[in-house]
Amino acid sequence: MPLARSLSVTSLSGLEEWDEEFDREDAVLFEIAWEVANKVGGIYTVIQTKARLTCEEWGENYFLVGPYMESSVRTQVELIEPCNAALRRTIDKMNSSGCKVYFGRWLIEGSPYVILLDVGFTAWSLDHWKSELWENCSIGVPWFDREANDAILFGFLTAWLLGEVCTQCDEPPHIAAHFHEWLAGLGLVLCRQRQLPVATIFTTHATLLGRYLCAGNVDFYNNLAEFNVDKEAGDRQIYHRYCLERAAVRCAHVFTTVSQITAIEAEHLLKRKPDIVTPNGLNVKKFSAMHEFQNLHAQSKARIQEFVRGHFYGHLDFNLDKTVFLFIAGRYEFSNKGADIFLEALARLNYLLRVNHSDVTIIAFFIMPARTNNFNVETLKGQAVRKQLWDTAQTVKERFGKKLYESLLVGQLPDVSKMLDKEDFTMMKRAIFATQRQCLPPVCSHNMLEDSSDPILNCIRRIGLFNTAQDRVKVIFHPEFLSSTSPLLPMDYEEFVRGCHLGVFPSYYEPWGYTPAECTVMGIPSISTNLSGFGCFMEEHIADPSAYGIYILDRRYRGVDESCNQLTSFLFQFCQQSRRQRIIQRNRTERLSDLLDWRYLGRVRYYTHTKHTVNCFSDHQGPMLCPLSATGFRYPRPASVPPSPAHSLHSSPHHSEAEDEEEPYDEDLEAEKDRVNIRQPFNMPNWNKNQTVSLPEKN
Ligand code: G6P
Ligand code: 1S3
Repeated sequence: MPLARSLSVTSLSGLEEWDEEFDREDAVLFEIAWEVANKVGGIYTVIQTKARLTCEEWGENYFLVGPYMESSVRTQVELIEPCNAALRRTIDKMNSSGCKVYFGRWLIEGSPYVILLDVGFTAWSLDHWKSELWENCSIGVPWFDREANDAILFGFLTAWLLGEVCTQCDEPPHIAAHFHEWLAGLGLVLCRQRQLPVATIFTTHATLLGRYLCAGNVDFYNNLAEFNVDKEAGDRQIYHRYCLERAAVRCAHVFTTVSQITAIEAEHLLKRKPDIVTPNGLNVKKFSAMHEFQNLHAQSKARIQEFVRGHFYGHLDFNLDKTVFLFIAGRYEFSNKGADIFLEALARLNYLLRVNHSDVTIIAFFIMPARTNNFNVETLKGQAVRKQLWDTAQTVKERFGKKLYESLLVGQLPDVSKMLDKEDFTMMKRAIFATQRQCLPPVCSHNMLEDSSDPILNCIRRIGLFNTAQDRVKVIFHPEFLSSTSPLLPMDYEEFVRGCHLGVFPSYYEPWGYTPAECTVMGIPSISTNLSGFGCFMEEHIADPSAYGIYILDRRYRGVDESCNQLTSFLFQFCQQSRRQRIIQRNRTERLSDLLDWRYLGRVRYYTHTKHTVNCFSDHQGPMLCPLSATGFRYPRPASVPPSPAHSLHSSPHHSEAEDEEEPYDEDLEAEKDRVNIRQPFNMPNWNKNQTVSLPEKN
């Protein structure tokens, strides 16, 4: 079936040449996840963003396997005939035995092949497969758990598919199958139980128990080693799911996870230490002009400012040019995502800015979807009032311009006092009267269905951040994901992030965390924590993360109150930066994007797969592999950072931004200094394939 091919692993920009040649004859990779062409959460982003690179590596021998979801397929997948005879026979055979299996191309970068399994269509097999699962693995699944039922159907169908591929090939290729998360894990268990000649990889993106325990009121990290996992799973009525997850972990030839912190969690809760940590990357877009991302920041910021002008109409007593935009975004998990300590820190920041008579204003956006009844009237009215003011200004400007023109035509300088007549003044007064407001600018843009019990709103009520004139910190809760078609804030998420100054993600439970990573590749500084995969990864690979705009909050060794104080101090420091300092910092942040690029991280992942395809086939029971590591490099402190922070920040918050603008600043020179420095670690001899990932000899 597969084409004989060899793959050359070459280095990336900034990295040394890697001329190792790999023969990858007869190797096929199936990647199996519930989120293939089916957006649910972070796993979708993982697969979607790395598809281009994986297609480049595996070419025609790469297939994604996911569930058939009609609505996503209609918009994202082009259904086509199977691309080779063995697959056609496999799919025909399954379809003639009561399944519905589709083949197509997923219309994303790389256009990978997808095989989609209609689990609903095979629901008639559920009871039979459940009893098989019970007989072979002693795992009983209750009838009412819809997600677990889907996991069973999907697992049996996947194993059927892989088994059929092996039978339909005259000469079975070396098959590697990479399963993501517990929902796809049963397929792996069945492959092993049926002794299919398939090398298996299982990646967990979060443990089931970890999620459940953290969402409750548990001191998770201090008790990791103490949990009675079976009891905890039973108490939360997820014992059967936990068994499916743990069986997949136990059976996989290679077990991986996305961060060191989740590796420790998995070791305790799933009782297996991951063989390799494969950090999540992104598909990084590089602009040809180096400062293009700065221009995009300015453009997007201007649009956010427009929204703010409307939202705060009648209360625009702060200088928008000295307003800093912060945001938090993601699934609405109030404490897991750290919205609780963010709000508390904002209250403390508000106090600090007030007592220091700061002229900086902070606007903090909370973009977390909750149940709503659409936008509220006051918020919509704000944008209408702003538009009316704009229209009035345009009308008066036109009338003014016309009179000016007519006066110049007759060779006279206009009498400025007569340029505006009574009608103009009436129109302008009416517009100004319309900006009078009886209430404060709303803290929430929507009508919340559970207003009285909503955790963000209740916390705002408790700490009293009501957007009053005295508040230096203002809050806007937008309980809906952003969209460019919104009548309120017509921006998509990427544009919005670009326009903000700082992303704040003080998560308590975050196996990886794409939000700060997305900020980084767009050159926007962010705050994450040493309890998130991203934060730990950056801490490990960057000598002075905060110099690069990567602030890492300590939530591991400090209590909540101390972490909150540290967050407040990060925010306070950030507010004291001048525009020039923010520009330099954004440049540095953006320079880290290579670190998060799949082109680079993919290399680690590539070796996990390759190592398997090379090693597993002589022994279907699966040799345990020695651990790999992605370590061996570290970004040094940027050369353009002065040795003492006292020199890089103004000691007083009352400095003048005008002074900053006038200081001569050679951005290219600063950038070059840093670039030379950054390049260095990749050229160091320790970035060496033998030290980072060692490929054992084939038996
Ligand atoms: C970018 C633009 C500059 C603009 C600056 C504003 O760097 O290229 O023209 O002055 O953003 O930065 P700020 O941090 O104040 O939003
Ligand atoms: C998980 O998705 P989540 O947002 O439910 O997987 C993501 C991708 O690995 C990860 O970034 C995130 O932390 C996990 O939580």
